[in-house]
Amino acid sequence: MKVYSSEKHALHFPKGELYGGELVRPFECPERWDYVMDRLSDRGYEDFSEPDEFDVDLVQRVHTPDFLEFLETAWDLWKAEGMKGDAIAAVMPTRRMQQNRVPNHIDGKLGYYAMAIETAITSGTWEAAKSAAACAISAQNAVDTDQSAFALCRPPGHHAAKDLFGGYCFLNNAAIAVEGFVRSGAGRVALLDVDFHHGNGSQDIFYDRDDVLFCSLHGQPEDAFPHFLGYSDENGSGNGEGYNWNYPMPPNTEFSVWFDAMQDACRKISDYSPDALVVSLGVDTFKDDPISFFKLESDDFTRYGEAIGRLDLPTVFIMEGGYAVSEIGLNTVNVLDGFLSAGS
Ligand code: SP5
Ligand code: ZN
Repeated sequence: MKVYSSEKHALHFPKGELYGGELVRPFECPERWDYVMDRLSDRGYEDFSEPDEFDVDLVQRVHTPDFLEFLETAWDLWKAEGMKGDAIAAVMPTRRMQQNRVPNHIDGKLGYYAMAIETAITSGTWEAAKSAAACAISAQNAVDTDQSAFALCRPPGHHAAKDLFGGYCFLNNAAIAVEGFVRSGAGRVALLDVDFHHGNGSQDIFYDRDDVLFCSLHGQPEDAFPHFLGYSDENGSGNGEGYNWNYPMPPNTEFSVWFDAMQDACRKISDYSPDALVVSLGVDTFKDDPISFFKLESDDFTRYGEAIGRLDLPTVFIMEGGYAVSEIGLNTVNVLDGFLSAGS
């Protein structure tokens, strides 16, 4: 399996994440990338590539021009105001406030484009986000019938909507990969999101479309970030009705229950008969993840990788979350190994 990753990921590393009322070292940290790379090498993966150039035309199929300009300029605007720390949103257009005018001041812009405020923007954020999207695009390009590829994206992407960042995400790498398949002629693409958190950005991007089937397994919104989307009655709208499936699950969910949900999602994907599959691969479902509440063991990742492999589809894996840093490599490579053992 080809692996795409970029050293530029390390340009994104905010000094702090707002967590429990303190600025703590971000859970979404650069070592995550190193642990996955090391474990891939240990397990015999050897086809590593830097991605091709950032493909702005493809990215504009997912994100709005004003949002992309915001991400590109936010750090400079922030510094121009004389701010000392990283750029963090403080006021947002919530319920009962106007939501459709973009302010001039960077404080207003940050709030306008943020869906959560744990995620800071720093000097290297835009370069890193572009490198992650480039990995997703190159991995998608590499996939032809009966092939697969892995994009080791950092920062992750599934919380990013067409004009929202947050939840550690800036550009929606998985949605960009889906659009890559559509651009190259796919009539139907499935997006399976196994990250612990609901893929609110991905859901929103494809909500009214029937050419993209979205299935997400996640901590129920009553108890888990992002809290405001991911209920089981969100089924899509307009043409997209019936093409969005959420599997919210409660605290302490174990693998047997999670896997039943996953197999249900796999049946829906199989019935849909897509031309390609994109997997939002977050391994924060692991029992020791510091910010999540499912109970998967490392071997469980192999088992569900096999189930994905049995779908027998051209598949791109996109790295999302996973914060039990020393096990992130093991759990990620277990999914890929399981997939390969079943697919071939
Ligand atoms: C890509 C991804 O996995 N993003 C996750 C972003 C989560 N950010 C906020 C988490 C707040 C978690 N609160 C957990 C309390 C645990 N005791
Ligand atoms: Zn997550």
